[in-house]
Amino acid sequence: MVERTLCILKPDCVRKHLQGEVFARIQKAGFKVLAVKQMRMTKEEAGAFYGVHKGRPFYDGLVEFMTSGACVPIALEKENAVADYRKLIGATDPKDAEEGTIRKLFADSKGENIVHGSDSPENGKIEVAFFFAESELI
Ligand code: 3AN
Repeated sequence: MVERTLCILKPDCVRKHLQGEVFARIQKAGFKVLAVKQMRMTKEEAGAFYGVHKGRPFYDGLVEFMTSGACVPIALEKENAVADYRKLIGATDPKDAEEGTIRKLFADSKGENIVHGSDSPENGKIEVAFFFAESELI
């Protein structure tokens, strides 16, 4: 099934000047890029995006981190996009991530882990729509 998934190059990725490096790995893995932009999320946007984590101990820190600088949402499409992209980025905690994955290679911690990835095809559609209008997806 052709699926959509949302990548976000997080503020740590931008601060480390790794946007090009990470983007290249995503492109080489065969994902079609439907849309990309650089932005700085507001507290309200980050709070809404991570709404499912509200009330968890890391929530405030996560919102703080995601609003600490520029980030780069990227809408991706491919056959089996959600699972294939999660395989490419590796586990949430870089300590648990497989060798060669983006988080294993570049992430510092569970909180500052370089990239976001949608966790289901349904959420992939919802999260892409959070950042991009349908008319921006090419
Ligand atoms: P993933 O991004 O791998 O799907 P989720 O959805 O469980 O992981 O968590 C969303 C984000 O929340 C993670 N990318 C990470 O930045 C942050 N996060 C999750 N669990 C923790 C934790 N225990 N401590 C700090 N940050 C966390």
